[in-house]
Amino acid sequence: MRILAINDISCVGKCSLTVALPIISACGVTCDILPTAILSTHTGGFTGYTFRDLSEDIPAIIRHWKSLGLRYDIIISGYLGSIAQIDMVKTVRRELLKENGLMIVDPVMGDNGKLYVHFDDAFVEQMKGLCREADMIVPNLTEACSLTNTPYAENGDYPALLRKLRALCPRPSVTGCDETENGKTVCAVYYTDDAGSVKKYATEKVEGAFHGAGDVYASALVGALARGVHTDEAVRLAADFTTDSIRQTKADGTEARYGLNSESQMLNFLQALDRAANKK
Ligand code: PXL
Repeated sequence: MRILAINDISCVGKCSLTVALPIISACGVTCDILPTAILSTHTGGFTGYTFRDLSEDIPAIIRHWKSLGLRYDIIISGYLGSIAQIDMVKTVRRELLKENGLMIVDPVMGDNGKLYVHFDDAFVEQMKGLCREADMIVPNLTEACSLTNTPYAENGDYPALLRKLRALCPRPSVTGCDETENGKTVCAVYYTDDAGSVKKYATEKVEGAFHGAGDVYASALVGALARGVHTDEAVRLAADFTTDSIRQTKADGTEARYGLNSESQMLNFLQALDRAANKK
């Protein structure tokens, strides 16, 4: 199994490639990387960060990989620094994804009801185009609302949101849907299977905003799918790992902008993944 993760390198702050590479590799599959930019930190919660756009290098990287005959079973794209990079990801998919490969798009654009700095409505429009070329998309609630022109609302009608997303991509998975179940607040992932039925997996809600949670979720999901685990089980494993990592971060008292302390939860996740992969 050969996976390609397209994302930025935020040197500090545990998100994008510094999360994708260790998690996907630890799942026991090859993870190559295509960095879109190098930043001293990510853009959420820090000021004064450096940002070097790597767009200029990408066409030559693709040409070199083609000369090596490289082809990917799964490609996952994340943070893209410009509309031009959205087009580059489309080229990578066309030229480097195997015929029956899986294209997964994490449409990284915002959180907590707001777009991140550097993103605007024009970018959202182009991101819709990339989602149309994906087999699976993994937006958080904010991104799902932007992609469907739905006003952002916690406690919204999530199954309806999923059905709207299906107009863009057959298999959406939306994270960060807060709900009340039996008087307790839970955090749910909504997703659809190949037949289009809307499914839900809920974990205990940990209060607070935690940076990089979407990257941990997407990476664990890709790793589990790469090991051949069914989507239902892959969603459960990825959601549990993310929640455990959030709980650990809160227990450690780490500042949210420094990302999730998922390292100490990794072994648990990998053991659960092994059990799921071996029983399928
Ligand atoms: O975790 C999402 C993300 C990835 N990459 C960069 C970011 C963010 C969110 O702020 O700024 C550079």
